[in-house]
Amino acid sequence: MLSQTNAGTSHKKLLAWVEELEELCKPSLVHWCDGSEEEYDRLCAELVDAGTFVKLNPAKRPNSYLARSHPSDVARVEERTFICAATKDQAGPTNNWEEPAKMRATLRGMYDGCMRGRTMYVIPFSMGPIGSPIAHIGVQITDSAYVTVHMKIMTRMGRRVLDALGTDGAFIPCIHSVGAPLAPGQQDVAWPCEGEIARKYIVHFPDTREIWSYGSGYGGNALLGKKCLALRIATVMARDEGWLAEHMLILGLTSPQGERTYVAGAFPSACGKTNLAMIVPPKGFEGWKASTVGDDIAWIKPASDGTLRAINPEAGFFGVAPGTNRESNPNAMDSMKANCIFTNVALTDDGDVWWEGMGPAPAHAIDWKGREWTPETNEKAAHPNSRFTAPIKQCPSYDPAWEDPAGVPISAFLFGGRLSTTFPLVCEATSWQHGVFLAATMGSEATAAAIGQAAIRRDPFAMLPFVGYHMADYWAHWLAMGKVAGLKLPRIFRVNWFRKDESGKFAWPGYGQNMRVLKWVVDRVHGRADAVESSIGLMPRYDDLTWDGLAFDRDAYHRITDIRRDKAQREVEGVATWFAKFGDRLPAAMRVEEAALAKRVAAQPETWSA
Ligand code: O2Y
Ligand code: MN
Repeated sequence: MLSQTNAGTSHKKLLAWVEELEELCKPSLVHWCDGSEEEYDRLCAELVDAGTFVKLNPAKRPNSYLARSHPSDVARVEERTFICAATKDQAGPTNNWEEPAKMRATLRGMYDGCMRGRTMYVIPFSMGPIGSPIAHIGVQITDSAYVTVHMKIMTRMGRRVLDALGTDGAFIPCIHSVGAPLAPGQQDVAWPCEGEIARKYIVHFPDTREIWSYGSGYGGNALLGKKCLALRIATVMARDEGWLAEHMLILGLTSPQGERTYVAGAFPSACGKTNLAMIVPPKGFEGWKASTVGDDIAWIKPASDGTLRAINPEAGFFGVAPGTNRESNPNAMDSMKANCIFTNVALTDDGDVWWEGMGPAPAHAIDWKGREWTPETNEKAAHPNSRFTAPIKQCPSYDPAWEDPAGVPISAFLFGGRLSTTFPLVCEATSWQHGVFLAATMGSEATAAAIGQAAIRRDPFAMLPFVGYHMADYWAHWLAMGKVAGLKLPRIFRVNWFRKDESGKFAWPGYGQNMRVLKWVVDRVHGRADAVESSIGLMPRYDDLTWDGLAFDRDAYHRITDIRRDKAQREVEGVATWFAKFGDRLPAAMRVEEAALAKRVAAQPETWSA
């Protein structure tokens, strides 16, 4: 055994698994992570020495670092992400699939000797508060110190997790290698990874609940607790065990009277999910408080009192930097004041960071590729998918219940897309089944350049790349949850912050003003607000929303809530095309909702107004 540190466990299965990987991957050293601050600081210092990290100016950004990835390794690689269920049909039409034994053989070949010249870090981590009945434990093996320090921020990690595991506790094994072994004497590079996209693999074995990742050191490809465990593997566990693993923020809303209501919301990328998770109530909402439990993932389980209770399985934010600024998200800006890792943003001359949309551009900077940059440069200084990694506890709006092992009771689900026409600012589902239909058909506009028209790219439940089994079965699971006896079902809402006016400008101010919609949601939950029925769902009239502090008249409201029959009819056709993908596996209830929508739309006036 090449252990640099004491394993600190007598868990036989874990020790045997680590030993087996050590033999296969052939690292120079094995390091069992204890999760201490000393360990974190030492690894960060090593990353600085290796050229992976630049230490930022401590006077500007204490205890913070900048990393620049290889330009080929900047985002999740969906085309190299696989769900290796026993059959292709079990993975469904929205996932890549490979026969499990074949994939295991391929990857074993790649893992053979893949950590030569490197340290193998063993990272025990808990997704969720340690010991929570909703939480689960994973152990990640990685040859990346960058990944290891990220796991320290993003999860509860180290010795205390081994203690919780005991001698025979269950864990989800997660294998990760950057896929860049070092020959004796070979000089390392700042961002080792496999350069060839076809040799990167992000693989899930749902039947044995394992994750095998190879070739990328970036984000969701490498921080295996996040999308791989907390979503793809967890959706399978949730299906089998009767709970929900969702790509959702969790937000607490406290009224001036002290009544706290928790909502969970699913949004595809570029829909302002992090901003909503950290919303600041605007003028007119004095006395209201919004608190952040999570910005990305929710694990939601039925509790004995019949509520659905949610935890955020993560402990940090891995947020998109570009566009984040003091106006769009002051809480995010404050979260990253210190103890933060930035990836692929620009470095300013005074040793701080900058990205497009942060504020005035510096006269000079070093861009994300490490090159000189000025405002005249024809390329962006920060990569569009550049990130900040910060502990949740540093967020001023952080909700102390984030640490509650029992989770928070969810009263409403929000589902949002990015659509310039058709969908109103907000509508409520008339039933759980209707809500599942609204979520299963949601999506965002993608301009189909070839035909010059806006097409909807469906992203059901914002889970398209994250469901670890057949998408239609996932909808069936949601429908089944709606039939669990004694469960107090949250209400379901669809929101759309992105309606545009005739000139193509966004017609809704969004950001903090979304609080007006959230208040209506809260009032609906508590039976205090009215709604009117439209072809799409239940909607507020102008007077059902609170307008204090915002000049937004009835006409403006109609422009973001009117439903045109021709556009709604196109949506009905789009839904039929979308559902055709799922063949016989589509739950019958979805067909019922599809037919009901078609009927309501046919019967509505040319333009319907709330
Ligand atoms: O590109 C990546 O690896 C990050 S993707 C990501 C990161 C944080 C939260 N959500 C996402 C996402 O893709 O939904
Ligand atoms: Mn996400």
